[in-house]
Amino acid sequence: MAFGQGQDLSVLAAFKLKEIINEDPITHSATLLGTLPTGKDDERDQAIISLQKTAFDAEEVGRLDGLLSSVKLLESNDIYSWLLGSLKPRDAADLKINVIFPATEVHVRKYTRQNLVLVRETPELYTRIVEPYIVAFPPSRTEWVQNILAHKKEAHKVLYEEPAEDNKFGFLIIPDMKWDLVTISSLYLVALVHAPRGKALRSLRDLRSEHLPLLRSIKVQGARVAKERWGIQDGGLRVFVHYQPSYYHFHVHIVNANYTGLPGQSVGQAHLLDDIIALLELDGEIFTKLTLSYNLGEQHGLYVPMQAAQREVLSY
Ligand code: G7M
Repeated sequence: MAFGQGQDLSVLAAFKLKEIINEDPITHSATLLGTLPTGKDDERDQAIISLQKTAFDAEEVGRLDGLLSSVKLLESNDIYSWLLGSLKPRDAADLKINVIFPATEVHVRKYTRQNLVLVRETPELYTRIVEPYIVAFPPSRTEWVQNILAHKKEAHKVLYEEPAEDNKFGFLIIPDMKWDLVTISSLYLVALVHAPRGKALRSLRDLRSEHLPLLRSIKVQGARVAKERWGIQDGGLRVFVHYQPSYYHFHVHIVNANYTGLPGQSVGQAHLLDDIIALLELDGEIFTKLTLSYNLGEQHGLYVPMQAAQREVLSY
């Protein structure tokens, strides 16, 4: 049984911790590995629970008297003072909780803190190592994407949709599961591509000049939705693509420009959509020619083969 509708705090309270697999003081988050009951007899299955403290709402922090229940002075020096405070019970949620249940070993590897290395991927290494890895990716890993595209899940949350036509790619825009749906300063949407029959768009590497209308439309509609729904003004969004992504069904991240410092926004993973469009305008085949550099965690499925192949990549 998957974790979902009809389940509440009592199910989370039944979580048995095995290990804290990640902690990040910058993003105020922790990732727990443990087990949850499956609902069948006394059976339990592996679960990953990520906890992240939610960001403040600008309005909320303006009313400190309503926000704080107590404060304690830590130190004071000249005009500088630092204190610790506790929040009053408030309407806004304090935590964003993500549950993966049942979680596979691949999920555990993905969410476990790991060392990163930077690798260079030539077009030849893409064809020899990365493309076979993508092709072997089990379809079950992108079941959640198919559920959204078929309106079987999260349908009420679709913000904009262009269906695919004969030869034309479409897409939809939906809140990312990382977003709490209320805190505008951490607004996080994702655009998922609808591919026309017989055509797949897996990653940055597959982009050609024929995809320029799709990419421009994602940019325009993402900005329009964020402006109309959440008042985000022009230039207020960071729109980017991951390479390597976690899922090989092309998607674009649409994030509040002020929500900085997330691991997935670092050099070595995020490519601005505007830069991708500019590159394709210069050369529609550029992603068949470029050597791309990116970071890989030591638990990533490409880590071993790409590390081994690095001596073939000319360093300069
Ligand atoms: O790293 P990558 O570029 O592949 O990012 C995938 C994005 O999809 C992440 O930002 C996830 O938070 C988001 N995401 C993953 N899942 C499983 C879901 C989901 O089920 N629903 C929604 N709305 N977003 C998801």
